Amino acid sequence: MSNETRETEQQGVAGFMARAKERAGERVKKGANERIVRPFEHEFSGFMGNAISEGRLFSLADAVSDYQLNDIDVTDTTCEYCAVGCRFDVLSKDGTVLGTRPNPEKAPINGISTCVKGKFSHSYVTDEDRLTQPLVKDDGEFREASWDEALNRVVDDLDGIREEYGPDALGLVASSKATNEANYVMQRFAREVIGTNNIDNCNRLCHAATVSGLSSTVGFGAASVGIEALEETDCYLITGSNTTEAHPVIATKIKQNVKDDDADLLVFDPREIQMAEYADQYSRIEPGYDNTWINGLIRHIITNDLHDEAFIDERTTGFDQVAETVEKFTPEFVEEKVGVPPEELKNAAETIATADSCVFCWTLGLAEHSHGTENIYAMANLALITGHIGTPTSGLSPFRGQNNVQGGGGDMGPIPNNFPGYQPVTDEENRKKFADAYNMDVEEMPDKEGFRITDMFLAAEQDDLKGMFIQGENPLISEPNIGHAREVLETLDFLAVQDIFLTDTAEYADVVLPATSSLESNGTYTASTRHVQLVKRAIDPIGNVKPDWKITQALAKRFGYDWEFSHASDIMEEINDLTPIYAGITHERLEDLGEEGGLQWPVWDEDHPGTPYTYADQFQTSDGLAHMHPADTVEPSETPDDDYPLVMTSGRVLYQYHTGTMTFREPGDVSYSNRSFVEIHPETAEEYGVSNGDTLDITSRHGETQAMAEITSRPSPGEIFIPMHYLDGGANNLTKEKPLDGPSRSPEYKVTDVQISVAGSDTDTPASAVPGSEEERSTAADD
Ligand SMILES: Nc1nc2c(c(=O)[nH]1)N[C@H]1C(S)=C(S)[C@@H](COP(=O)(O)OP(=O)(O)OC[C@H]3O[C@@H](n4cnc5c(=O)[nH]c(N)nc54)[C@H](O)[C@@H]3O)O[C@H]1N2
Ligand SMILES: Nc1nc2c(c(=O)[nH]1)N[C@H]1C(S)=C(S)[C@@H](COP(=O)(O)OP(=O)(O)OC[C@H]3O[C@@H](n4cnc5c(=O)[nH]c(N)nc54)[C@H](O)[C@@H]3O)O[C@H]1N2
Ligand code: SF4
Ligand SMILES: [Mo]
Repeated sequence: MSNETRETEQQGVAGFMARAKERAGERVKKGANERIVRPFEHEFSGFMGNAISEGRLFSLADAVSDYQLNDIDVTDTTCEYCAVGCRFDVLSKDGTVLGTRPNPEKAPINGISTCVKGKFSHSYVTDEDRLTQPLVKDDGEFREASWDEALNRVVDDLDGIREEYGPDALGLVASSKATNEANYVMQRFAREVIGTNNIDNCNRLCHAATVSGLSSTVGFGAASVGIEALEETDCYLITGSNTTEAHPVIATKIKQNVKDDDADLLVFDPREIQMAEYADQYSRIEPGYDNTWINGLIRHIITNDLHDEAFIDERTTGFDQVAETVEKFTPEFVEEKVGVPPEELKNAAETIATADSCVFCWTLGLAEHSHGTENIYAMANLALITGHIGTPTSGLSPFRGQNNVQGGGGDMGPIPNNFPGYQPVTDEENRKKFADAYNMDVEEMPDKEGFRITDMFLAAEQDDLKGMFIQGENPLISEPNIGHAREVLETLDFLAVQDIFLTDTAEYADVVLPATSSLESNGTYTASTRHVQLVKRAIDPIGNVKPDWKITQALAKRFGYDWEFSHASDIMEEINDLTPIYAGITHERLEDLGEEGGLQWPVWDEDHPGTPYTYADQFQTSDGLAHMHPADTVEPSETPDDDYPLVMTSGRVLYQYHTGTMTFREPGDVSYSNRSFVEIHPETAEEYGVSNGDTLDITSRHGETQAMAEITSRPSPGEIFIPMHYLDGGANNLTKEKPLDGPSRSPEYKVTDVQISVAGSDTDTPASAVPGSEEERSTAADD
């Protein structure tokens, strides 16, 4: 087959499947057992045939056909990529992952579906680059070290800084990739062992505005509805969520409900993402002006008496102030600022207000702004004034990000303001409760809120933070402004990184500790829908790696603290005692659930069945009422001018995951998107003389980079999109570390003003050959 034919044949999902199959085949044949077991193959073919559309029929049977059925290990676990919370069986043999297959018996959220990452992107686990032994740096060079030496060095250096500058000169970062149990012990380590509330995680770069906005209006910083609502509601408002690429399994459920049951779908997004194709109405918006158009919807609803007065009177406070605030958000004002024509605003407002049920869905397009919390207030106000909250099919549904950011990034308390279960650290009763449990004097329990991760980076610049211990996060690429992040990492007196790979961040570390990956770990993750689900070890840990919680426990021991956890389930028992919303969630109970799968918190005791939707009777506030807050900021922190005339927004592509430590090692994923690109509208391209495939210089007020042009009408003229995944050419070369959103301290990743110019031409590159191009991605997401 010529290379050219091969290239063409391997476009789209079919190509992805072919490559994955080829790879799995090769992998399995290494040391394969020659016996072919027919019954197993049939079981598989039948299952796959029923469950998965033809284009997806990747024959796992091929991958396992060299083995006896009873030679293969089958382990049910939860996906390690995103917070949808898909569960599947992992098939493995002698420490090699052969593949995964959905197991609807144990998968309450995804049933028979997974996306390409859950299905294929696990070969990183046994990649030759995996960290297998601790590393310490001497004279600028890493060398392998024993666990003893590496742990002692971490303890000595953290202790040295603490002695000299106090505990608040240290910053700890917990990992939302790691289990609930690992995150629980990490917060305990910060508070009990180090004596600081300077602990945070990637939620700050993500949905922190959602959490702060929802906590102060409705109570829980989490989705109010579960998967049933997403399957059955009559109406969706989706904004700032590229659902088909970032939450593909949820997207499929929404598309099905729209297609089969005629649910209304309203999409507001600056880019004409694939979800727009399925929408009854797609409205293109200017990035950075979300509370403006949402206030416009609220105004139209109130002015036309379409609001739910009974609900507002009985269950909320703050309506009059909201009604007054939205007065200025007239249809004309909204059109001028955001570009939504009055008839679209009217139609959307009336569709939402008159629907029997409605789910309000959003992701980072709403949250990652300098007034992100206000955007969330506006969204919550819209749900509250229409009374679309507190029923099985109506409510608020932010789609969370990392596999365990809901649980590990919030519920477990590795955050500067709350103990596990959102119990504020500033409350003396809470401090006493945790101090008693940890056998501490209450005076020793730190009582002031600590630094958020974004503030840790700003504090380090001011020399107020001297050392960091980072678990499972790669801030060099993911924090706003790579230039700033690099400077901070370079100037720290001490940095320890605990990861599964030697990341770009780890390169700056003094000590690197190798952790088990998800497929080598036991514990739980909590999905976006508040489902707590089991994670199980599918293969033995490679090399000399250790589970995250065991590493933290070993460090605590060297500081003189004897924690006696011998399994992740012991940690969950302690969580049960101290965290009311997790009081009834035990590993045993999760194991026994069978078809029901996970438990949705709050689960107040062992007999409580879990909570599929919240706020049926009351909100989680002191008086049980929802507290509406007005949201009247209009402008983002920067607006275009002659020097920086275009607006860049940033985000993700289907095949890549964040900083790429896992997906860049998956040949199938890389063959789709192996370098950064700039989506640019044809009119803008013409204005700047840009051809497809040209290398562009892109400059912002904060940095500069180069990436390849992809001409597409996805963004509007005047806007460009750059993915966040790449160090070279990625969006964070251009973003800024401040200002931050007031209440949540999140960065404004979604709005950066830029100018562009052509640096070099490669006009022979056809659009569809541009890695990660719109054409390729939409074919794939379609399937
Ligand atoms: N394939 C893949 N999936 C992932 C991830 C990944 O890295 N790769 N990461 C996971 C994580 S941690 C997260 S948080 C989620 C993120 O999931 P998403 O938030 O859906 O992902 P983004 O690509 O950041 O897209 C945000 C959307 O916001 C739009 N947008 C940009 N600016 C604005 C604005 O000002 N207003 C509004 N309303 N919209 C705007 C963009 O056009 C885009 O459609 O994805 C999760 N899933
Ligand atoms: N411009 C721009 N920037 C953004 C965003 C954006 O939309 N635009 N989105 C932001 C968002 S929403 C997020 S969530 C962040 C994500 O930013 P990060 O969290 O920094 O990104 P990841 O690449 O997911 O990093 C996770 C790290 O954990 C490691 N890891 C995986 N499994 C384990 C494990 O079990 N244990 C340990 N110890 N380590 C593990 C991985 O190798 C990887 O290095 O990026 C943010 N940055
Ligand atoms: S949708 Fe998310 S949880 Fe489900 S398989 Fe894909 S990455 Fe995994
Ligand atoms: Mo995220």
